[in-house]
Amino acid sequence: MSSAGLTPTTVTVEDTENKKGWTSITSTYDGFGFLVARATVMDDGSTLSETFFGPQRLSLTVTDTAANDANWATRTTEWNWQGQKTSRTTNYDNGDQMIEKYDAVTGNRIERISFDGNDDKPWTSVTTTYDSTGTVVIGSEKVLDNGRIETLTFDEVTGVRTSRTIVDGADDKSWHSKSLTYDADTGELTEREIINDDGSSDVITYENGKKATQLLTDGDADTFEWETFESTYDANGRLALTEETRDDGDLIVSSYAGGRLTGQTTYDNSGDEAWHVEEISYNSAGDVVDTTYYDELGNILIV
Ligand SMILES: [Ca+2]
Ligand SMILES: [Ca+2]
Ligand SMILES: [Ca+2]
Ligand SMILES: [Ca+2]
Repeated sequence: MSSAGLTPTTVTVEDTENKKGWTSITSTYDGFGFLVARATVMDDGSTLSETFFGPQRLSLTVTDTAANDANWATRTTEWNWQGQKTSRTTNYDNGDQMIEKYDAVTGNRIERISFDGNDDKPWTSVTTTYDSTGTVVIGSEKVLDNGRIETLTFDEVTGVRTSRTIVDGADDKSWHSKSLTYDADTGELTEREIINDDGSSDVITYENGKKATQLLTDGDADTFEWETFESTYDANGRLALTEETRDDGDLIVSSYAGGRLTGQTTYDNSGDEAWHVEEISYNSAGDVVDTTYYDELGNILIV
């Protein structure tokens, strides 16, 4: 093969007698003679720009007619090298943009991203995610103009909203994210989670509409003398148990009956006490009725 054959060539055909619907077609070939691009100017002023890989067209960009017939300016469709459609991008006349992504195998639309180009909406972009059939919305992510990001998820089968999360994208709040989780069948609130900027968190779970557990985790700011504080509630929503893991590793477990403190057990994991376990029981008046100490082997200590 001569080196001259490696030079790309461009060929333009013009419809000088106006027998076709187009005005001109410009084809570009690589050095091996393969068509790699084609630009068509239509009589109505619209244009088509295509790229190719071998016999397969990889992209087609259409621009609107001179008469501005469509509400968009350009629309680009892309295919993979196997000829399966993967995306379509539409640039609207008002500056908005929409990107649609397709499952290469099924051809179903699985994602749609809308950009508020002309800023007439309180958000910057909205991404909607669809199930494999392309008909059920399973998620959405909205980036708000104030920098916050709102994410929703939906159950594929029931359609129920299963979670809502807000992330403080602009970081103008002391928290990082807040989220609510719902039961996929009943839609009932099952969990509420707050994560703060210092890494501390507050997670509450609900059962039958009542608070069931609450887990507080201390953060980098070390606001509390514990690392975690977990509370468990009874079926009536009254405090039943707390477990406090102290900064030094000690564990304090407190039991409640009907909301009243009945016992407290401290595990001296840090090893700075003469005992390993301290067990205190309380009477209904809240007075200590008994205190028992144990060593590491579980033997009762006489103190
Ligand atoms: Ca237009
Ligand atoms: Ca906006
Ligand atoms: Ca923040
Ligand atoms: Ca702490």
